[in-house]
Amino acid sequence: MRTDYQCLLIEQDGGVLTVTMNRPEKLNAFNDTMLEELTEAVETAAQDETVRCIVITGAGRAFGSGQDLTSFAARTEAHTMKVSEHLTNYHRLVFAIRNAPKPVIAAIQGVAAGISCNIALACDMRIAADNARFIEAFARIGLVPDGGGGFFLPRLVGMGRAMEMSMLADEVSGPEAERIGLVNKCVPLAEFESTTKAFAQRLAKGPTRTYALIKELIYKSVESDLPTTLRLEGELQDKAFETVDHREGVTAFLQKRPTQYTGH
Ligand code: T3D
Repeated sequence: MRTDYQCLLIEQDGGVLTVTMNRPEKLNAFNDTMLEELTEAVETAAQDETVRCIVITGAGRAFGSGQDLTSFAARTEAHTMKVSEHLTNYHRLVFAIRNAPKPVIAAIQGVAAGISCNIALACDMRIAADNARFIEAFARIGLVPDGGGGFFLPRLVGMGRAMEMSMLADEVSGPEAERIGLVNKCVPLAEFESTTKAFAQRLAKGPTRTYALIKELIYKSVESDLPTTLRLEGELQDKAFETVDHREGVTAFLQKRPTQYTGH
């Protein structure tokens, strides 16, 4: 993995790769460089067999404050690009996260606003600190949720709450986010780092190939009907049965010992 990024910090600890967005003076607002770098880092980590869990987080007091409104204003004034064209860059990041054949976790402390919030929602799971503030900030500046927010939000929290978060753009706190299913877990700030680490390390020691199949099954199921999903379940279970980790799981059970998954 490259580590010489301008706007990211990269750290690998065993099978866990932590990618930290690093523009703290702007609350990690996305500029083009950070977006390109984050996309490249996730795409590379997705292919790297030594990485078995990816954590995306933010430096300083925020996860991220959305698109950098300074560059956004400059771009709009210069009419250099349609927003929809620019959004395709974010879509590449969303697909990199969803298609990565391993778990991708967002670790959120402080504010996650606008497209930063929706990149967190694109991840497979979310851990929040109790100081987290989720803001679908788009309507505050007369925009619709982008970066996949219109897809992820109603699926995570239901139609009514998705509408309210998108239209009123009020803050949702970490504890409230846990209550409504926007995040998997919310913990006190003092425990945030250790909880994230333990959660990610546990996933990194899991049956990684099976996790990739689980991602495929769950994500395809929400856009599918029952017969199609049951067919897919069979196909994916055939693949899971072929994995070394499946054999290891059964052997470990029979030998009454902990599993030692290799991710194969
Ligand atoms: O083509 C496309 O890319 C379209 C895509 C659009 C996607 C979007 O994300 S639209 C939504 C963009 N984001 C926002 O509208 C949020 C703007 N920021 C805020 O509303 C607030 O900053 C926060 C609620 C996020 C945090 O408030 P607070 O009080 O904790 O912090 P602050 O004092 O407002 O911000 C600290 C600094 O960060 C400040 O700079 P300064 O005064 O210390 O020099 C602030 O200007 C800067 N900052 C915060 N957010 C952004 C930002 N600078 C540039 N862009 C930002 N988004």
